[in-house]
Amino acid sequence: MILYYAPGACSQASHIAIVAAELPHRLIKVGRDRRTEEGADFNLINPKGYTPALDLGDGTILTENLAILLYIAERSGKLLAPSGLERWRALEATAFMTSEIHKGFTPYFRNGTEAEKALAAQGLYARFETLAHQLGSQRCLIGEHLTIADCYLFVMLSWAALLGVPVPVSLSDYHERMKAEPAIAHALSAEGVA
Ligand SMILES: N[C@@H](CCC(=O)N[C@@H](CS)C(=O)NCC(=O)O)C(=O)O
Repeated sequence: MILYYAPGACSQASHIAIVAAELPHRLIKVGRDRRTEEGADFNLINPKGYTPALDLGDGTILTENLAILLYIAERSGKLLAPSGLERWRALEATAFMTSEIHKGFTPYFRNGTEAEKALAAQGLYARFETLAHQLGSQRCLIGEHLTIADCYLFVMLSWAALLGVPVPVSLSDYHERMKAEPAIAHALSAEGVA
């Protein structure tokens, strides 16, 4: 499989997952000019123009973090409970992050005004609080084991830290703790953002 990624972008969630799932893969970096590091036009690979994109190994391209994370989990049998409430909670939290939290950062990435950023930060804090409540005193978001939800939450918290968006203290502690997870440390180092 080939994972198309941009360093520090939301594709990092899929990157962490593919490493944690121990699936053989190759990484190809995509630049802001939408050229791959090998010089290919990324728009021809993923007409949506954004990362992540996963080549399933036969040239088939899968896009959207949620779908890629699920694919990785199903293919490896890791990072997602096979059934039961833990499975649905992990999917619920991941969908919440790919939509509600990710998009909450828009003013920071699209030259928003200070007022727009302040409003966005308020909304993000409220959403992160929901996840802090869910985390409670557990090691990972859905319990003691890493799931696809943690892969995404880690990236959202990295963005918050980088952009100065406040988050509940328990999530800052979780973010620091997660940096030591072998799959996360490996992905950060491979992307050159450790
Ligand atoms: N809906 C997509 C969003 C992907 C996305 O926003 N990717 C960003 C990086 S975080 C990107 O590649 N942006 C470049 C662009 O839109 O030109 C998903 O959930 O995978």
